[in-house]
Amino acid sequence: MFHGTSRPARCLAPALLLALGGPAMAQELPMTREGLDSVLAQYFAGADRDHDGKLDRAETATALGYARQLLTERRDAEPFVMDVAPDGSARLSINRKGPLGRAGMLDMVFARADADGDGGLSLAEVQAVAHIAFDAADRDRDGILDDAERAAAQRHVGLLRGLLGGGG
Ligand SMILES: [Ca+2]
Ligand SMILES: [Ca+2]
Repeated sequence: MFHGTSRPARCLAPALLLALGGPAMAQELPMTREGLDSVLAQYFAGADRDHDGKLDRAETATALGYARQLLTERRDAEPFVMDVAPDGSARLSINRKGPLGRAGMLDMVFARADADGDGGLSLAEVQAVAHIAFDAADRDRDGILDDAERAAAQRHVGLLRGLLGGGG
């Protein structure tokens, strides 16, 4: 099971939401838990290409718009690399083949969300992680995301989007 208060879960749940909900969800987060479940169920049905009730890594990568070669390409342990900025100065960049690159993010999503460890994400597993994100955003705990809570959650998703966008 998940540990709802652990930091990694709270950080990664929005990444999974972003991964599974795509741009539409980022722009229009469901207002209630029930709304979230329903959007996820619809999205899940579309992403589960072989209709086996689970999202494998290839289906998840496809849902994210990632190239299939992502799943097989060489991986590095280093999260960051030094490279040269356009102005000639040295800078620290995200290593696209490292743990903060897209393949690494996919690994983190599976590590956190695949609760039974069968290598596939069931709808229940996806919804469980989404609930962690919802509850983190629902600051007054009334089960509804009001405008301020939605705006805060979208800023969080936007940060993750920037990270993912730079990690490919
Ligand atoms: Ca599947
Ligand atoms: Ca599973």
